[in-house]
Amino acid sequence: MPEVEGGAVPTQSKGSWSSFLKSIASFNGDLSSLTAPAFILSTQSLVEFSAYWAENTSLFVAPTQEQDPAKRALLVVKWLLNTLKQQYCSRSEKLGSEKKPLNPFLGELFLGSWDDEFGQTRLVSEQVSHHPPVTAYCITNDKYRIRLQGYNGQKASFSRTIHVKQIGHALLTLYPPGSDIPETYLITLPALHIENLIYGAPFVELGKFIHIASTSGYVAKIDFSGRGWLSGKKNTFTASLWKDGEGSEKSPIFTGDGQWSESFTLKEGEGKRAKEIITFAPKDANLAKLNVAPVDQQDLFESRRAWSNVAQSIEKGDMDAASHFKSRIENAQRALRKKEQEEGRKWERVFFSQADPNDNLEVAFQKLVQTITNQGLSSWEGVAPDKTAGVWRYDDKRAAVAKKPFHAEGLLALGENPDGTSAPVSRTTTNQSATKAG
Ligand code: HC3
Repeated sequence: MPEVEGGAVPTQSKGSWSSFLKSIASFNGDLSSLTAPAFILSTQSLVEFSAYWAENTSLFVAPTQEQDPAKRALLVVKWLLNTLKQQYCSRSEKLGSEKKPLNPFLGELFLGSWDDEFGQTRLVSEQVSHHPPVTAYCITNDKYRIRLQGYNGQKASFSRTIHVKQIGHALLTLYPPGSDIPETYLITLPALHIENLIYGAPFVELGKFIHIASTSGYVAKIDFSGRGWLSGKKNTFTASLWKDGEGSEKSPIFTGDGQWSESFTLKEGEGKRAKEIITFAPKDANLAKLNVAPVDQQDLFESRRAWSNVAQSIEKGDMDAASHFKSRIENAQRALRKKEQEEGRKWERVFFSQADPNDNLEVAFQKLVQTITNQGLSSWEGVAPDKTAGVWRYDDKRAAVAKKPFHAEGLLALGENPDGTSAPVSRTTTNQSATKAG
């Protein structure tokens, strides 16, 4: 790795950025194990990222209003393309670069809702596994009868830069107008890599492709490319949508192209004779505000409450305090896991449980997996239970009885005393507390 020159790295952090770059060249693929310099640390935890899926509530619910199944599938593609800017560009645009998010602890929650002319769209995001790290989420709008749920983990590797594979998938279920038969869309997750790392202002580029397959028989493929060394525009894609068994990627009903972060076009037909039917500019889109309870009214397991001391310390630039508060949570978590093991108990998830293979959704899901793997994929890690501690689904029964306080462990899980001081942690766990912030 060359030494850092110029770029966005503060002068006093050049040494630590160089060390960070050297450390990632040999890291083990676990992104949560990276210790990054203070200037690149985010105060936001990864459980919050689930909100990016539905910030444009109007596009999220739009497919439920479309009678024609092919056009409905196209509206799903449009909604999905619009989410990408929030998912992969918003932090760089807001903060100047992609930062290192806080690693969620097991049971961490992020709860909120968008309340607007489309009714209430509720978000539940829960860290369902810590080793490996897996976040599950569910976004529901009852008025429009639409739900998105999914889970994801990440597998990283290093070759010139950080490459990240997302393990997991999303399932969108809706009811077509006037119908009580659900339609489900399986959505695969894109591979990404980090650009501009060397200059200390990293940002995300998407790679390869994703698929969307629907129980209505429609299949879409979106191919990603970015700004190359010599040519190309950032965040570029091409898309095709066809009916399985009738068309194909090469003979689609609809096509699309453009920049998912700026503006794009969706067309009927393909090639020169294609007719533009939708143009959309995510850069000008109106996003709804996510309502999240004020920190002092949050449950102890809610992300912003749990990480408040760490976040405030990072904001103040007090990295010793940030390390102290971060280690306090990590040590308390280790002690909790040890206690569970000794008592032969498992951590109870509040909103999610393992998929039940006999459930109608799973039967539909298995068929959609088949559709996707039939598209000539050599391997697909969208379902890899060994890498995501299972296959996670929103559990309506659990959710119906979920109420604050969500866990009896309370402050013990965070290593806090009621007065905010640190609770003592057993000796077996304190010797592992050398974690630096980041
Ligand atoms: C790779 C990533 C963490 C994972 C983030 C995911 C894949 C999480 C699920 C969301 O739905 C989509 C998403 C968007 C961005 C992904 C993050 C980008 C960078 C971050 C790394 C852990 C940070 C690496 C550190 C540094 C300093 C290079 O930014």
